[in-house]
Amino acid sequence: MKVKFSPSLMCMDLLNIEREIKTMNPKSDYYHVDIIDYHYCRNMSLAPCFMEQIKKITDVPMDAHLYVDNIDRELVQTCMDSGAEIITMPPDVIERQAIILMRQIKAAGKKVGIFINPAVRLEVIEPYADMVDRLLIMTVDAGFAGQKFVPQSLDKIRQAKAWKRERGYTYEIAVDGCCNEAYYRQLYDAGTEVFIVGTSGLFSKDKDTAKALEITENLINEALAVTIR
Ligand code: S6P
Ligand code: MG
Repeated sequence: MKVKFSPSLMCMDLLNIEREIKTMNPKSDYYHVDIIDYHYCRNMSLAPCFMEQIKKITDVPMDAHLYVDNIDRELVQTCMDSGAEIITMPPDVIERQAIILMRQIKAAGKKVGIFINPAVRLEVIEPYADMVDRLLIMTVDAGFAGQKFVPQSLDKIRQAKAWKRERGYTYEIAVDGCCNEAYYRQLYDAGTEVFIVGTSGLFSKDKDTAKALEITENLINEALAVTIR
């Protein structure tokens, strides 16, 4: 696959977590773990204790996508101790202690992620873009599976890619939200390096996740078959 593949675990069959994870392990480059606190947005989902359990049955690196209203050193530490390799945070929430938190993550040998909601401009990361390892461009609003793709996100991905070329930033560009066969090609051409796939891209394809994975893999390979970039 030309992109890295990252299932969004919030969307998997939660009645069969162990089976789901073991099925996805061989095919996944990362696991995406949405941690939502009901305050940042009106939903609740996974948690650090979930990652701690998953860690026992996988070596796939996890990214903790923090939809949390008061991110502090303690929460960041808990996520890292629970097995997260990438801590992905919203710029508005961490603004007052962005550098402290990023230094903490890097000192622990983990990766700094920043996510940009559709209504947020990319320029917000400029003060610390050289410290970002994973730039997550949201292609839907925060917090819910099953939303419609926001096409304006494509320009933001292009801009992020141009900044890498022009300014030497080293972040990896990931997308999250409605990432499916209708958009794979455009997302890839714009500069996406990691597809985070949830309900529409993966788990809705078949009740049997092994089959769903095969379908998704074929769809991605088909969409990206002709290289033009
Ligand atoms: C959305 C969340 C995502 C979802 C994923 C769902 O707020 O951050 O990680 O789990 O986007 O996939 P889909 O195909 O339903 O949008
Ligand atoms: Mg997410």
